[in-house]
Amino acid sequence: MPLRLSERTLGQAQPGTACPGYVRAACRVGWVHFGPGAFHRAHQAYYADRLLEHDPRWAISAVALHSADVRAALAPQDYLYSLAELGPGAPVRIIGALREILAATREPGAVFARLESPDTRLITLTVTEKGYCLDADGGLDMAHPDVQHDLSVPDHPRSVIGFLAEGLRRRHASGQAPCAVVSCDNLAENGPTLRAAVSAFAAQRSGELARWIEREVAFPRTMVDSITPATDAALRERVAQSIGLMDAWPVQREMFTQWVIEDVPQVRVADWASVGVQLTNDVGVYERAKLRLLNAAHSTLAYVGLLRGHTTVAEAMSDAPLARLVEHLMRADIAPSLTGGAVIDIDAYIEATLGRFRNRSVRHQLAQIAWDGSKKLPVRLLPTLAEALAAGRPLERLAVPVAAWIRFIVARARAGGELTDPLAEQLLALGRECTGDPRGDVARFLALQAVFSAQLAAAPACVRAVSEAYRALGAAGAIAPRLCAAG
Ligand code: CS2
Repeated sequence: MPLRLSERTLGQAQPGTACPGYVRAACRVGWVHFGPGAFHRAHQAYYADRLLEHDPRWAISAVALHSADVRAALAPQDYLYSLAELGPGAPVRIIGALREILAATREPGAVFARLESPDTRLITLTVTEKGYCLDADGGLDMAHPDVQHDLSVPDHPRSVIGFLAEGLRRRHASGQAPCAVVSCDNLAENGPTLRAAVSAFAAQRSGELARWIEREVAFPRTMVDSITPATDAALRERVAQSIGLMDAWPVQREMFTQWVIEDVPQVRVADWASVGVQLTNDVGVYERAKLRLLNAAHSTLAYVGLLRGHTTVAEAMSDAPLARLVEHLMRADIAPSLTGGAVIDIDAYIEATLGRFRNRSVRHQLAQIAWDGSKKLPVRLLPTLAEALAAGRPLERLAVPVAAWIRFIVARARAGGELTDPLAEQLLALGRECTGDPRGDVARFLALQAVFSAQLAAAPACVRAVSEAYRALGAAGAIAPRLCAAG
């Protein structure tokens, strides 16, 4: 049995392991992050690790909002963990950027102390779409139980919105400079959306606080990208072999990684360029291309791929009709809704994205992407569908992922299976009511106001396209040949 990874054993890591290139004890916490899941640890913490090589101010205090699992796994390792990049010749890298993981609901005082500290220059979040407590229109859902709770007990919040509003209030009250708050989730207009949610919450407590937040706190837009399959037994084994130490919770990602942040003064606190992070005023272009092309294609592969019996993205991409459907969806149906301007060559972006999906060394489970469809589709796919409808463009291919999502839920409901989704119970109940009649089944789902706008749900062309796609897919995910041809 190999020794467990920790500060004490780090020196015994196998030669070839990339260890932190700095003295951890000499680093200070300057960055607070909410949601230390695999994506954060493979992406933002990797950039922090590289910043720390020449600037000791960027150790991270991570805040776990719901589960204490990650803290239980990493505390005995002094918060060290391994990052495996999935590509030829990449060494396993030990990341030393995490200083601590705080369990938010058990020790809110410690979280507020970090948020208030003058050393804290940056706050980031990866709490997934559902963590923002938004309603169907993208504003803060005042009726959300966590929002209600946090308004009544502001010192012991449950939601990230409650933590941010109270943390910023304390920062303001103690005369600290405001700092940048960066949403690193796949939301359209993530910065402005977060700003609106935090200000709306703060306004319930004090108009002055809300105005200070609006005026002084920067919520830059950002685009984050790196495909990060969940940790599995094969990864644990591979890491143990490679570093010669046992790591309870390593993470993995593809070699490709990108982070683009809106260039506002409060973000210019670190030498981002030195670690490959881009600061630009064109984040919107990157964000739309990524959400609408990569993320929408992912969801299509997930729902159609699962119906067709596939397990991973690369496997689904080796199914020729499905791969062609996805490629034409991106080129013929989604690309017309995008302008890359001088920033992105959309054709090249599609080509590169398809190449990333085909990468067989990335075992990305379709089931992982299929989670939280009720929150993901409204961000990554439905705006494109609504624009195509308004512009009179064809809807038949854009309707396929929506229909496949419904088929996926119906299949889960019939099998008595579970669903990972904030609306799981409601969706499974709808699924159980479905009879197989396309019109009736689709109408039940389109009536979900938390997912579909009234306009989409009522548009005859949309109802027709989704019902037809639902019929054609059948239970096994059949793909009509005409959908695999350009045009
Ligand atoms: C995926 C994303 O799980 C999903 O919904 O589409 O996590 C995707 O892998 C990342 O956004 C890539 O950067």
